[in-house]
Amino acid sequence: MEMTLRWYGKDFDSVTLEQIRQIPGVTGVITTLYDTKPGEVWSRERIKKMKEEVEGAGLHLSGIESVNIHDAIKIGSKDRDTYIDNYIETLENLGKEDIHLVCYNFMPVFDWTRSDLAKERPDGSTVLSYDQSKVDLIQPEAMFESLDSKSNGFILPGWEPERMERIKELFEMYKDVDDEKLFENLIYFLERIMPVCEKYNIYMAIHPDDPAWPVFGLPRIITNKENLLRMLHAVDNKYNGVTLCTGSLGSNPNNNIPEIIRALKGRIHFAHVRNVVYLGEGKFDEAAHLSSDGSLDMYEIMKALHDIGFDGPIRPDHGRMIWGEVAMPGYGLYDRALGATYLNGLWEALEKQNK
Ligand SMILES: [Mn+2]
Repeated sequence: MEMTLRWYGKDFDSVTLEQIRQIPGVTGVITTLYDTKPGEVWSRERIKKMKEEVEGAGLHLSGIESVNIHDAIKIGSKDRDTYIDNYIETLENLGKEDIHLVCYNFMPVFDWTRSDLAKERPDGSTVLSYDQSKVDLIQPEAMFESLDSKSNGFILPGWEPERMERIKELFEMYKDVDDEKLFENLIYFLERIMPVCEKYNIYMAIHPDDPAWPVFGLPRIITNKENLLRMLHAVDNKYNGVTLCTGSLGSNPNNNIPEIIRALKGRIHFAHVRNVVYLGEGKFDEAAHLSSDGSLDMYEIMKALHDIGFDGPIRPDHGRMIWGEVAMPGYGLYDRALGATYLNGLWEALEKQNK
């Protein structure tokens, strides 16, 4: 396992590589070219520059989160092959620069959804929160405005303003796409990219849908163990894998995360480990990483990863906002550093117990 932190690049992130390097046990960074648009080819020059910047700060570029998928690919429209060709070219350029892990998601329109980006907890920290009954009352366009106004001035991943301007059009384009159609389109995409993944040894890691149920009537297909296994079996290639995100899968208490981890043995290429607090059906808050602060048993989660021999990058996920930090919601330095340290502590104990 390699402990990493997500980093959006120096023009977009309040956290610096120098700060990340000082978190004990964090050796890698998961990053992206945050100003590229879905469907665009990433040039080899820009990838090289990004890599040099990370390595120049004494860190390893452990993978990309994300190379986003153009809507044409998810919808399965006539021009999808052009966008898949572009995606393949990006993968080739990443492979040539010795980058071997790509996280992506296959969620229509929105990458993730929350009803509150700064819900105050009793200790004065703030967290992202989700309440389906609140989401049911808002239109998707209003959702973007409300999130954008509370993002502390940061562009939220998956909620880029230029895409959100086209939100009505996007909903229209997805109107004939149900779960089965979306699944077929995912398989079509994966079958087309597998040869380039094999050639350059690039592990694809799909991120589960967040939250793990349909939102705004849009289809959701990566929500539980059955869906994940179906997708892995449909393209039974080791390069077709999963980002095990405990917070996303854990938004539904019916998902037993340690059991899912064991079922996906060999196909988890990247892990996001964070805690959530269940507050009832369709309702949860994010939390500190510690087991006692939320509903997930982080020891059992790390133990399951250890038991299956997980050796990929792992990262703490959304942290609380604490100590007066101003950052992109979920992506401050302080609470994620605490999370990384805690997860490293659990891992050290597991390693020593199993010696
Ligand atoms: Mn995640």
